[in-house]
Amino acid sequence: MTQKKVAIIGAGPSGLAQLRAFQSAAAKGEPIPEIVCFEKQDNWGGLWNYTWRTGLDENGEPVHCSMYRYLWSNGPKEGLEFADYSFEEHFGKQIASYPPRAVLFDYIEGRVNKAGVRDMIRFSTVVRWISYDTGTEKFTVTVHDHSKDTVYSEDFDNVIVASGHFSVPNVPHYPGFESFNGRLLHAHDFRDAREFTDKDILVMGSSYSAEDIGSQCWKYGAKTVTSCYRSAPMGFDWPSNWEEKPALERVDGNTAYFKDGTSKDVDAIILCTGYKHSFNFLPDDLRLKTANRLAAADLYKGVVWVHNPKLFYLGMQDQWFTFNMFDAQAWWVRDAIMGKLAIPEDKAELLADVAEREAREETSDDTKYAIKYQGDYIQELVAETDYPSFDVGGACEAFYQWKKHKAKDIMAFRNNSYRSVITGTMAPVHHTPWKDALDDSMEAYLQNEAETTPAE
Ligand code: FAD
Ligand code: NA0
Repeated sequence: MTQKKVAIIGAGPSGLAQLRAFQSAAAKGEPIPEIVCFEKQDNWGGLWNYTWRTGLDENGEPVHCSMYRYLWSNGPKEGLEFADYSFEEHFGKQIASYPPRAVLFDYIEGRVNKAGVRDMIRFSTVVRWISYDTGTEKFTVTVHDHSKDTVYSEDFDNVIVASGHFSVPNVPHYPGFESFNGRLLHAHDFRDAREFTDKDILVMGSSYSAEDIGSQCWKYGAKTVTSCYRSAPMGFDWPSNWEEKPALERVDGNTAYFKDGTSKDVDAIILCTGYKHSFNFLPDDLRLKTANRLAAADLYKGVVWVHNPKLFYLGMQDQWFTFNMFDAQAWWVRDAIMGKLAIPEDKAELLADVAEREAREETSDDTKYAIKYQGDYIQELVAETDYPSFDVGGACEAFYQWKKHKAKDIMAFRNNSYRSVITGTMAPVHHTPWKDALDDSMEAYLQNEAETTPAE
């Protein structure tokens, strides 16, 4: 039999999980397909690969990065730890629970450096278009290699889309935006909170970006933070110079008017209004169209495109879990492609799986339910492959504690620490409270950490 050829689109945490999954099978002596990973940036890491650039990149492509300086993990690292590569293995000691971006980038990179998969990636190569030929049963992938400035096409038996879904901003319009006299930007283009020191800022939205960008600006000395919500307030016990208001109605000059009749003069408006699942390289019959939810549309087992099961998507769900969920998915997709797991041939069976996941998600809008739902999903996939099984319930527990710590003090939740479900050790409490730790470098974060304490 001829060797299969598989394309992976993107070398972020999801695409890298896929490369590691195939490499681990190869390391066990199993024959793996030929793998080509296309990555439009000149390095791996996806969103974690920080750039100062906004708008278009050096090649004229839309900048992928939505991360910003001083970003620390918004959930405990104990909820995302790789089961095959612990934080202790990487750093040689246990570290505190909410690492800044640079620390997590280093951790992501450590595993794939160890696996030696970099050669499988074609960097600075953006996927322009993918089509499927029902006669040959192959995908044609057309790419632009910016390093050579050439466009070429190659055929593949399978395609795995791992291009992320928090990069293309959702940008609403409100009356008066065009004549607003201050700075108006989407969270995707936010880079440095110090730009807003001594300023009055308005953050629109009531989810993670609004919470974290508002908190960053507060930490780095914004004069006031106003946040406004469309559906429900975040409802935390905010500092005295942070006010939460209902929906924005319009802007006139520098004045923002809200639904409750109040107004506020602001220097900047930051639209923390979320992102779009966007795949401009896929035709209608291959393109995922889904809301940002736990049961993504049209994906059997959350990964197989029901309308053409040779096509897979990774990481398209709304995310409580991240790196370990991408791993569970990648190991499952690897085994499906290698014929170790069977995908039902009856399309009705694939659709029924999706419908069951959607119905189960819709049973409750409770946060704890949602965390457990995604934990159960990980467990389901892990049970079907040789990905090292781990205490998913324990990881859920870290998220439940995280929620409680946020409710208790939104500006201090990152001062807490949790137990690793991979090594059983407790993380040390960070040496400096988050609000006082202005240096987000890896060197600063790793200073004076306690050495690993053995499990009790
Ligand atoms: P991405 O990281 O988006 O990577 C996708 C890759 O695909 C990129 O490298 C991109 O360049 C490439 N690509 C895209 N299109 C093409 C194309 N056409 N051709 C070739 N390559 C392409 N998660 C956490 O666990 N903890 C956090 O603290 C956290 N913070 C976050 C903060 C922000 C501001 C955002 C937006 C997200 C955050 N996340 C966090 C969630 C984040 O989605 C995941 O951690 C993770 O980055 C998702 O990995 P991914 O590989 O699926 O997608
Ligand atoms: P995100 O917060 O960027 O997180 C993405 C928000 O936008 C919702 O509150 C929604 O309101 C609102 N919204 C959408 N359209 C609107 C409109 N027309 N007018 C007013 N408000 C509007 O996006 P979402 O989708 O969660 O919320 C959109 C991801 O980035 C998350 O996975 C998060 O984990 C990650 N992230 C992490 C960090 C850190 O780790 C920081 C930022 C983001 P409504 O009414 O729909 O509720 C530090």
